[in-house]
Amino acid sequence: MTENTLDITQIRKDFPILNRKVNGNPLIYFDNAATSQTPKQVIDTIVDYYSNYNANIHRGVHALAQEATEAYEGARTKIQHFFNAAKAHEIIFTSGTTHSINLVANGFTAFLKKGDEVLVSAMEHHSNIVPWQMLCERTGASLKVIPMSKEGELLMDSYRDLLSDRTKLVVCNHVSNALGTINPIQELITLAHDAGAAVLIDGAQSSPHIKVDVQKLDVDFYTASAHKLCGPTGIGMLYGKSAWLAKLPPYQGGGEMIAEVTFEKTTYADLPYKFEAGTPNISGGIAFGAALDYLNSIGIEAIEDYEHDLLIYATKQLSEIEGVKIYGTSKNKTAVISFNIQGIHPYDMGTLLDKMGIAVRTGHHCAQPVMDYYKIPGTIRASFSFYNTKEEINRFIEAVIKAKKMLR
Ligand code: 7TS
Repeated sequence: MTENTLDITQIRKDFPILNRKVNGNPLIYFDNAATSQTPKQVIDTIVDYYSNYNANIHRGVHALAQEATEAYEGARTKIQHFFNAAKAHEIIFTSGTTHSINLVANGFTAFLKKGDEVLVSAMEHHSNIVPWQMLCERTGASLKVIPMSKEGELLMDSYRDLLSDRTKLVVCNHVSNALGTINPIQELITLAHDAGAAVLIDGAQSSPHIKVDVQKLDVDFYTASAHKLCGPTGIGMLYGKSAWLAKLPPYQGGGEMIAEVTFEKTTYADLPYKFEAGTPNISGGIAFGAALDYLNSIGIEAIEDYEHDLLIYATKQLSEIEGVKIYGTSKNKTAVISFNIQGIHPYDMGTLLDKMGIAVRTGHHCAQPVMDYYKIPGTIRASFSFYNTKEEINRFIEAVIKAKKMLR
């Protein structure tokens, strides 16, 4: 598919930040895997909330409280539909993927014991490693790693060998933030279920770029962060199958998550409120819904095709630069390119690109085990979104060549 399938000129007008200059140059924002930019439709939603119906939710009879509650719960339904969950109460508002994973890891303390195993992939973000390590420390269970190949693909035969009746939980990202690999999670989930294990999929990097259907996947838990989906920071979601969420104990105690409180005993609220203690990020939740409306108006499949085109275009050009090594060469990738240039520290390249107005991320990308696997301190990571263009990629390639000359 070509660039013309989306009206990029029109789309770019929705993002005020894309007009700004950085160090005297027009901004080229290629750090979308860290956070996406925000369209004015989402910004307007936040302004509208605070200008017109700012109120606490679920607890007021007055008009503002009712309007805010309706908008917040409406957003939950939008999230439900975006991920094709069966029920709105299977969507728990969290502060983001990190919170979602910690919520589940904490809940599993009640279910694990010494001798049980949690399988985690070799290409996880620290958010999908550390909470499970903490869970294993609390319960005496062991953490086992599903290895990957040099191309950045999971070794599914090793995964099959690791699965046993000791496996209670399998956790994996849908897309790796450090490599861009789209993991074969449908197969991973089916195999885990055959072994009697539950599955949590970290969808932080997949949800903005590829269609996700939690019912079709038959996944037990799925996570997302609004700030990577054109929404605001500090809000995200956990999808959980009703049966699992009913079994899982609450994560935090407080207002809103209770049915009845006495000093002797407290009973908990029904789903989803059992997991939503305290006043939530109300404007954030509503804006998350607006962000999904925005993405739907463009179409996730169209986004996927367009970004794939950018990935192929940039990968080809970058590979032609002498000394470039790309990490993560799976055929199944989202538009993330992690690379290094022989003899150049990623940080130095990142700094020079910034001087030319180009935002990329450098470092270990909160995935140190991936960097250790390749025996490198970090990479330069360019990650694209549907509002990026081939012209921007051309400028990026020119800038990389120029910076390389300056640094060698
Ligand atoms: N999981 C993956 C796969 C991620 O990429 C990230 C954030 C997280 C979890 C954590 O998400 P949060 O919203 O709770 O922070 N990834 C990145 C990144 O690649 N660069 O900055 C943040």
